[in-house]
Amino acid sequence: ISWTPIKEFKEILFTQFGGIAKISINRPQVHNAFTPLTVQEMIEAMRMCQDRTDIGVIILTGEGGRAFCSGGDQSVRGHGGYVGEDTLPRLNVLELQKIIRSIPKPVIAMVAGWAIGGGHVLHVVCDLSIAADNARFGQTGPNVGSFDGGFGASYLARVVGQKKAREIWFLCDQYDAQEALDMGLVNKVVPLDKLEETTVAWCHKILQKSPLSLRMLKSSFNAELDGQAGIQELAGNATLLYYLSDEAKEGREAFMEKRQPDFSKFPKFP
Ligand code: 2NE
Repeated sequence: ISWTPIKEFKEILFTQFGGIAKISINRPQVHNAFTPLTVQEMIEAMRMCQDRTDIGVIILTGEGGRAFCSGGDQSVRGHGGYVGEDTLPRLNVLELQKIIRSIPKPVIAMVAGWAIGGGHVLHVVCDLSIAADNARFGQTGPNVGSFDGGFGASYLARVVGQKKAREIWFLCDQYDAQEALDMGLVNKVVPLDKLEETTVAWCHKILQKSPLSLRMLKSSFNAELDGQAGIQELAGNATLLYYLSDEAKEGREAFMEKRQPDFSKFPKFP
């Protein structure tokens, strides 16, 4: 698989293979822990993926084969949060989680090695997770003085159930790939040397599907869980579909032509 660079960043790699974009945290020396800059770069890459009509699916991963991501980089954690070069304690990882959830294209976590802490939450919020057999999962917040009470708690509980989610957070144990599969935390486990090949094969299957259908499904899954924000997202997609119709265009054209719209020609579907 030959990945072509899309844009150079400092702390991530951002590449493409046909309609597949790959966003990979490139800090293997710290098990791909993220800083405010890493998160900012991932947000920028995600937004580029959203805008690019040739991209249909996104892989989120980490470099090196030993870690997907180990969460927030504890060495830049200061008073009030993780401090970036702008000296502000602002990590923005919750914003990144929201983008992963709402970007209207499937996002697949490709997990080799550690998916821990805030790194674990990143794979949880992805649409699908494919794990290598060396993957290890867990939360560490209560060990290091942190927690994620948003998607990291409530959505995790939707995925693995309330009891298991509370166990994961209250005990901070680590779980291997098979245990993760058994609790529905990942979709598939494969040998490490087959991880990328399998993930790309899943991406190719997805790329053959109707993009609008996938878009509507993703926002439909979110709508059930995300309250008003989820309904807003689903409704935004309904508006997009409506704008594509002749009926909606008649409204716009009548306004521009300073005439009454003629909606009589459009069927009133049963
Ligand atoms: C992941 C784990 C269990 C791996 O252990 P091991 O023994 O395989 O590796 P080691 O030696 O701990 O790590 C290798 C190097 O990476 C650094 C380590 O300090 C070490 O550096 P050197 O000693 O070689 O210089 N490293 C690993 N994780 C790091 C991190 N997150 N920040 C900075 N440096 C890190 C083990 O490494 C581990 O437990 N890591 C910490 C996991 C963690 O607690 N993450 C933060 C959770 S809180 C969070 O992410 C968060 C949140 O809860 C809410 C909002 C936003 C973020």
